[in-house]
Amino acid sequence: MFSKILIANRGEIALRIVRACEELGVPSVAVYSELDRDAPHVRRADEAYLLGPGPASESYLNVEKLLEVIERTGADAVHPGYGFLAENAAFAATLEQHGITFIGPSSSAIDAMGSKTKARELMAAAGVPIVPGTTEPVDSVEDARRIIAESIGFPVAVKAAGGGGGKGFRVALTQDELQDAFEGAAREGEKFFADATVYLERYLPDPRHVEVQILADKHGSVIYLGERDCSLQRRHQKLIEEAPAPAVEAIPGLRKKIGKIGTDAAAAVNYSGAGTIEGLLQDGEYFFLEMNTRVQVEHCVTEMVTGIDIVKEGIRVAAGEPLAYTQDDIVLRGHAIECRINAEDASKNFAPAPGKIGNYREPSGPGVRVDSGVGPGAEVSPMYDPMVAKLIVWDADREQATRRMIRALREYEIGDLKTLLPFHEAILQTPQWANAETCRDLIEDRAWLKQLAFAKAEKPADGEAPKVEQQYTVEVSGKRFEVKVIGAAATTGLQATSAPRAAPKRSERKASSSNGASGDTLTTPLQGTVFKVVVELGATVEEGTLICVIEAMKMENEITAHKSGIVTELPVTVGASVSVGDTLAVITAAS
Ligand code: MV4
Repeated sequence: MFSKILIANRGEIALRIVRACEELGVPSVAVYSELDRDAPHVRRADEAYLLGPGPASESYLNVEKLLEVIERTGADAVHPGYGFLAENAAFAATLEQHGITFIGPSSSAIDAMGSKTKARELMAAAGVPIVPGTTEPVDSVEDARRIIAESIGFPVAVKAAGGGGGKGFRVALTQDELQDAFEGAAREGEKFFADATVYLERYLPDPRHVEVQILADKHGSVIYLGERDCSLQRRHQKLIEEAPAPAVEAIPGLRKKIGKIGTDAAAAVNYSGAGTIEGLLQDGEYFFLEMNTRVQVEHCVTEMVTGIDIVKEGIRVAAGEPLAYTQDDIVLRGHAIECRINAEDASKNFAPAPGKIGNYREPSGPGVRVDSGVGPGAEVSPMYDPMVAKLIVWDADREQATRRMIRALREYEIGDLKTLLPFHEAILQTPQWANAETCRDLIEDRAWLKQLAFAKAEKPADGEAPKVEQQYTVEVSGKRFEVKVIGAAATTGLQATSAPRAAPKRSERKASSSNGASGDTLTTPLQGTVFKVVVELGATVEEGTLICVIEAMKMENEITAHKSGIVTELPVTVGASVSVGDTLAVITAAS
């Protein structure tokens, strides 16, 4: 076993790794930025060292500084967690050269899976089913047009080769949309991964996102720990994950089949450590999308149904130990759900909502697990990922796990901060969730999301009956919901009162708004750089019309009109920096 492990990460995952180290009896070293001085992972580790100022490039991505701390502390292994340096093959190679163990796969396995075209080629050669499309980069729109005509057909997905997780992913439903999709994917690839290479896949109209958890040791053993369904996502950010996947449960023999696809994929790149095969499941058919060569945010739901500590097992195999389990040891029991608790305002199209946490109390009781990186008084910075905690529950089946999750969400108190707690509580009470649908229609439905604005974190005092001040019905996608507004606070008891429903709007791919506004003035809810201004002074706009795009943390945030009218002031210019509350436009009612 290692003598000391340095954890090159922050937040809940850093704390998760500290706990694993402690249970393994290995001292842990935390690192932190100036903004994270008082963070739980810093307090709980055996030692902690400052890396630098807040920006990740100067702290959590600062390889030189990390190497300094490694040398100084005598750590002989580095756990990268997820994000930051976790899938950086060059970093893994640098550690290999210094004789330090990177807790994860070899740099060559990271590299092989990092290029999505290379990965597709390798997987096809290994007999792993990939989504039909190209394994070679496509150099121009003309080439794309020819290849689509010859083999793939429309609709088509254009994806950035350096991508993953939906970055640089565009859809062209028809020939007319191809050029925009192609150029958009290439531009995003260039921006995020400094690689404008794109490839094509047949666009599957209604798949489930199903992923297989893999564990592999350095002696050639590879096993799978069942699968997770992560279909409930918004703009490719996963929001709720569960294990097992209902769609896999429904088809006898399917788990074994996708499990073999997963272990074949891992074996093809000589994988070791914990990893995940992401794929699409449609009509009982499973297709490889990409491999994440790290521990994932949602690994916890698999831990809950298998009883296996994936983080500890990953550390053990990195130290050269053989897997403690064979495939026959893996038994799935019950059902687990994870809700990502982000500092975001779902009623304002998931606008980032950083700030200082007031009162803070985590839920507990049977079957409840909280992996959090915050506590009372914590400052949630706009500089890092908005996910402040994960709430995970286990129960005997999906329905009971859902009830337990709703109970735990209600018990969770995060004062003074807008979080996704009300969003999760509402979504878990919909018939779509009960039917194990992807809920894409709801997540994109601004009217439905707006109702969440009434759902305050505030609750009636213990024993006090909630006072209903308003009760009304809203109709969304042909379905009626009862909304109760209770005093200053409210329940999020959105319950369907009728069943008919329009088909999910699968073609909705454009973002809607996230904005701050008061009166006629539209302000920016986030700090960033103006990337694009779409309207002109004097333009007539409807509520929801795209006004401008603000880039923050490499994400393009579309800001839309908060009301209908005429744009009478437009003080924004492309390239300008804006801070929270700055005026973007003034919209005056048309007379
Ligand atoms: C797709 C797809 C349809 N066809 N690829 C890529 C990244 C991940 N976030 C989801 N991705 C998708 N890739 C092809 N060829 C549809 C999605 C997709 C999706 C899939 C299942 C469940 C929910 C989804 C939400 C958005 C996009």
